[in-house]
Amino acid sequence: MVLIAAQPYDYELPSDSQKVALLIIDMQRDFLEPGGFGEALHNEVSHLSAIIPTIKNLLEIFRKLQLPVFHTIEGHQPDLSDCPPSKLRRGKSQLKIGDTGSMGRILVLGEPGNAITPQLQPIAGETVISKPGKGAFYNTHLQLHLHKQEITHLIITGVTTEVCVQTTMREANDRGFECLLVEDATASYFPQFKQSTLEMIRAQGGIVGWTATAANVIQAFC
Ligand code: C5J
Repeated sequence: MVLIAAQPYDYELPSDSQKVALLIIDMQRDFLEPGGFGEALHNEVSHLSAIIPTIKNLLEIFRKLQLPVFHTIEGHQPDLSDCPPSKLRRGKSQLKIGDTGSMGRILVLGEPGNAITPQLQPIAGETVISKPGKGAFYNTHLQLHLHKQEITHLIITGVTTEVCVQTTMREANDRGFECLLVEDATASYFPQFKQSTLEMIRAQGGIVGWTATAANVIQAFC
């Protein structure tokens, strides 16, 4: 039995390691760099790029062991037909979804700002899920892909902790996946929100799942 030292207690990996996937949520330029959606909402974007090397370490291990990797991107069709008017209106910022910023149209699929950050670019064999919402299961084929590959365990990373990461982890938990959020491979524009999210997830005996450091995850796989 392989265990990851985690909170609130050890996380047990399945004996078939192909049932474990790395899920990297929304590590796209729109959130990480000036000129994108994150900055349009008046956030300090520099908080987020600090986790890129940690995610890269995890990604390299999954690639070396040929384990499944999933990336998500939050973005909308160019005609914004998949963006509810409520999402478009929210925030009252000067630059809204679909407007043109310094990295192209904000949160629109295929635009330069919507691309995954260069250090974490997907490679052949990895699945990229475009999602119109905060949760990665809403209006996507993620569940279909996971079931087809008989994946039962998700090691979750990415941004932002309390929005797309937490929403996705809750959706996955409700669907029966055993989820572990990597503490130092997720980030928020608001460090206190990240801390609260980690605590919420592992409270009540792991009501949403587990959290662990990247070092502990890596140790279990090496
Ligand atoms: C947000 C995300 N914060 N990926 N998206 O709008 O968390």
